[in-house]
Amino acid sequence: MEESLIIQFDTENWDLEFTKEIQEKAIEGLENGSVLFFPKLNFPLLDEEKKFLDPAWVSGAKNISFDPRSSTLKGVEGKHEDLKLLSGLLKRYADKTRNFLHLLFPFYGSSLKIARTSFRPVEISGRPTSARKDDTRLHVDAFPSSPTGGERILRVFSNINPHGKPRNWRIGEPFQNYLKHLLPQLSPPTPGKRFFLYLFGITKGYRSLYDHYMLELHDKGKLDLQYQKNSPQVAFEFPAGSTWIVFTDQVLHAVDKGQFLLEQTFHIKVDALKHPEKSPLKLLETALNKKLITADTF
Ligand SMILES: O=C(O)CCC(=O)C(=O)O
Ligand SMILES: [Fe+2]
Repeated sequence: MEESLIIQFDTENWDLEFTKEIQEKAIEGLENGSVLFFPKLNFPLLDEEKKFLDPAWVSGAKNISFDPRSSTLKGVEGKHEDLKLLSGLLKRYADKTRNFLHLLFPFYGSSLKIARTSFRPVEISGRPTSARKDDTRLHVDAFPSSPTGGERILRVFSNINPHGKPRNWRIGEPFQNYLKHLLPQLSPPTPGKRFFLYLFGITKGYRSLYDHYMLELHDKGKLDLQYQKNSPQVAFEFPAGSTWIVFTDQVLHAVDKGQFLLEQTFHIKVDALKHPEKSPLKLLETALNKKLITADTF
């Protein structure tokens, strides 16, 4: 099947059933590495929530984050009533996106696990950051302190910019090509290092070989300036009031510009996918000729 970068859907509603045809188109596109784009799917704020559209709320981090599993809010300071109001907004986004994914991808059922919600009120353009944390460089997602143990990273994004400003992304080449380019640069883990990171609580859980190689791809890709400059990439503007869904561990992406975004992360086991063979785990295992999720972790 010819892969399209972006597949567009017309829905304006978070709560409506989809036809089998739409569900099929969505899951095939998603697992093929397309961005599912919903130009008319807006996430409205209540009047009393609009005061949060201000970067001054962010404290000590680059984003505000919420964990819908424990209702904990991080990266923000304020009065109890305000924190409660903001938690309510993020919880509503978590609930809406979870329900939406169940309607769109019934195939995943209860395998779809909800993780963090993030609110990003800081303008991306000109924001100071280190090379490895710089999301204006093309990358697939992999996080140094949060190994997934082989699970996928599925993210829902909604641009809630109140001034009609888009979020400017670039989307790179298919994962297979990115992997092929970086394969000669990938190094195996330093013996004992992952155990040390686990023992001292630096990683939340043990960093599997899969997580190690995904982080290698993430870091070496961001540091490869020739690749950043010369690799195939397409710019795309996600308008204010739109939503998009992406496997960010598979789709090469970079964000250049934009302010006020909501993002909800989900995880899903590779075995629960419709096409596990298209996952970064299976592609990496084939390329390295090695199992990357093993029982004898240490
Ligand atoms: O903030 C954005 O628009 C995207 C940043 C990013 O790379 C991500 O959320 O994975
Ligand atoms: Fe990312």
